[in-house]
Amino acid sequence: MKHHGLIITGASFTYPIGKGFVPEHAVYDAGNWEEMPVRGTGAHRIATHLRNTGKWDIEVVDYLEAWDDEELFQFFETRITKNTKWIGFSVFFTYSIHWAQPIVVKQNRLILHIKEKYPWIKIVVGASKLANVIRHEQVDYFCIGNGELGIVALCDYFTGDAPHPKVKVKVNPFNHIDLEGRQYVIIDCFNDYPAFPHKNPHTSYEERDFIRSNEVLTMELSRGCIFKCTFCDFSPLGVKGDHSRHAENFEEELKENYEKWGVTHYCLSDETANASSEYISKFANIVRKLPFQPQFHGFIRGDLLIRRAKQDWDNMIDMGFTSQSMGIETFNHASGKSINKGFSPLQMQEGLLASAEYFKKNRKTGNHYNQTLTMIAGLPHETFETLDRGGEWLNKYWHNQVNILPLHISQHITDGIDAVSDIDKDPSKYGYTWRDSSALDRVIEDYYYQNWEVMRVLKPNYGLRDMVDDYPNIKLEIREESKERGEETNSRIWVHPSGDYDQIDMLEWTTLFQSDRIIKLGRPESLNGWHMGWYKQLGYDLRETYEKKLPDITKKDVDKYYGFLERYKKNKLNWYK
Ligand code: B12
Ligand code: SF4
Repeated sequence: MKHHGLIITGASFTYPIGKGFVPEHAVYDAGNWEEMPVRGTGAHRIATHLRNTGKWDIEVVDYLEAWDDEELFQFFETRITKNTKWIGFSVFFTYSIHWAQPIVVKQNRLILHIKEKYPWIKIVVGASKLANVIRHEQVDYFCIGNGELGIVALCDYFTGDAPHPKVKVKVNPFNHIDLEGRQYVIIDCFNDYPAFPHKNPHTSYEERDFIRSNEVLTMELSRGCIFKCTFCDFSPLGVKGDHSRHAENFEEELKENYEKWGVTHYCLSDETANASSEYISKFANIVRKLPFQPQFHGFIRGDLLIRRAKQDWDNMIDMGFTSQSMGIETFNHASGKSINKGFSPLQMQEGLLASAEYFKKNRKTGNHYNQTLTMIAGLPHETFETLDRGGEWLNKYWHNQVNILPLHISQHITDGIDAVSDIDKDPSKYGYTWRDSSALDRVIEDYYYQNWEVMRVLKPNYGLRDMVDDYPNIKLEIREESKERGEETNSRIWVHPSGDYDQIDMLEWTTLFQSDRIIKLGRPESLNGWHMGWYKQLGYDLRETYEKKLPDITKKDVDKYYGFLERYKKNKLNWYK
């Protein structure tokens, strides 16, 4: 009999809801963004890998947020036996460094329940960064980084087939005031069990996953990035050689998902999915032989897209890779050079427009065009003037989505496990200094994340500081925050090398820019490629949505999505009946 394990995944995505454009309102309240549960790819990858050993029966439970505790307890009753050796939690992006999100609190409740009711079961938490799981409690093992080799070592130990895997025991690894004395037993998959590159990341889904044909699944072409941008905290960076997967298993995975479930649309998990022309051509050649046309969306490098136009564009079009997210970061040349993205901004701007036209014109039947840009405000050499100039170009020429965020410099880099960016490591090398964060700064930040993030439009000539003044609980919050623990909690504010502005100024600049842009364009900035699954599952035509008119997502749509999730849970609970 095979050994048994479960992996529960809790991932979600902020999807646009509502019309999202009410310029006359202080904050727009007709539209919204809602956090919706999604499947977690990492869990299915790990489950597939373990099933392939022939020794393990691993079942994945998706959409954790959609289950209430009682339903999950009921689910455990139908699955757990004395043969269940461990239960895994696949944790995606949380803000655990700052606070325990509801999803983390829920996972902790479940862990407690499992520990009490099924005391022989080990709890394994897997994530791409330790920072995402530091508030998980009563965990036996934290498996950090690509976990395929680490989990096999651990499973072999659970079954008595191997000695204890190598672990690192850390106490309060981020030196966090709230987590004093907290101990973590870590399987470090970045260094001790590296599963990159991975030539066969084929992920298989099972009947008991109830995949629907209009879902968008996530797929990997390669792991790691060949570049080393100074602000980037991915791992691994600076990868050399061909780190892409084999063509055969790419073909097998596409065919399997098409034949078994009817799935044709994918998000790519690659950090840079256009790293090499050779592998784009390799994957395009596979797609040309398929009896269906897939659609891909993924992160690419804008400079490579533009430099290698002739070489890559037709391959990308044949592959169905006509939806792309690009981190452009800046249109100021000196700033770009300082972060290792030194491509000429003028060539970038011209190239972007040319690529947009080409992809839109030549995409295959069944595919749609979408390109979205992300930018960073506050890089070295950036001034208000250069920011405004870049912004003017975007507003004039680039009407697809742009997402501009202030530079983030992490102050939580002491764990020794997670990758940190070069800027995080030593901001002073780049000229950044710190100032203490005032109570007002923290309220502005808090307000931004809780309100602006979901509302999006400000009154004309209205700033974050004005919004905060109108915030009813503001006085109370400021009093609370005045207890002053900014330094202990590492919540200081960076000051730009020029001394002319700081992080809060950039938060304000980006907020005003985005708000103003929404008003100018007359539509919300909500159309990005990662939303493909949302529109597709709700039955919207993707070409129409991405290229013509953004649909107004109503409560009916949201209910429809929850309807899928309710059916999923019901099917899951009844699977063995
Ligand atoms: C695809 C994707 C999505 C998809 C997720 C689809 C899905 N089904 O998983 C969608 C669009 C829904 C999404 C959502 C979000 N995303 Co996203 N997303 C990605 C992307 C491109 C790939 C992630 C992925 O699937 N990787 C492939 C799988 C196989 O890897 P993995 O999940 O890490 O799993 C491995 C390990 O973590 C480990 N592991 C995982 N689970 C388990 C379980 C066990 C038991 C074990 C042992 C091991 C283990 O082993 C796995 C296999 O090697 C990454 C970029 C990147 N390259 O990481 C960004 C990324 C993770 N996302 C990011 C962000 C910000 C978000 C959102 C907050 C966006 C938003 N505003 O809503 C939300 C997250 C909300 C939430 N809290 O859940 C950031 C996170 C930044 C950070 N500092 O961590 C990233 C890094 C992109 C970026 N640079 O901005 N995302
Ligand atoms: S920002 Fe993108 S291109 Fe630069 S190192 Fe990170 S993943 Fe690679």
